[in-house]
Amino acid sequence: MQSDEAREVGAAAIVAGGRLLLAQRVGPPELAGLWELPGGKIEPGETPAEGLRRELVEELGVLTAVGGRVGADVPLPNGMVLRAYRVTLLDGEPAALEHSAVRWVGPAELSAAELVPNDRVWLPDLLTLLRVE
Ligand code: DCM
Repeated sequence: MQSDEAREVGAAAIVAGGRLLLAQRVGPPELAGLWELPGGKIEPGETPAEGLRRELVEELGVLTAVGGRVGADVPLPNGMVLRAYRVTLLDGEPAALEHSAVRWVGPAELSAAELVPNDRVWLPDLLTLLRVE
């Protein structure tokens, strides 16, 4: 059994048509209403790609392909590490199954979005991703 310290939270940078998908958190209270890259905890026995694909089925109802890393590792206070990955949609339209809303943003909207604090460090990387798309 893996310890919490070794565990990863995967987050998806889903880009399509020059826009990035953001999802609005329902909780905890300090994060409710803020926007994030969808994702979640990778479970023991899963690769990060497998875990992220599973989370995106649960949270958005979509099938995806997980690509390379985006941005830096973000250490979480609980000892876990948050990592973003480039993700491509294979099937389905993202729906807010576990968020209060989802929306596609271009560079200007992304820069103005109220992101969760952990995800804000990726802003330059995400803007680069949109520009090269
Ligand atoms: N988290 C984050 N940014 C994301 C996804 C998750 O900061 N894009 C954080 C919030 C929680 C932890 O990771 O501290 C686990 O996420 P969740 O609560 O969604 O399972």
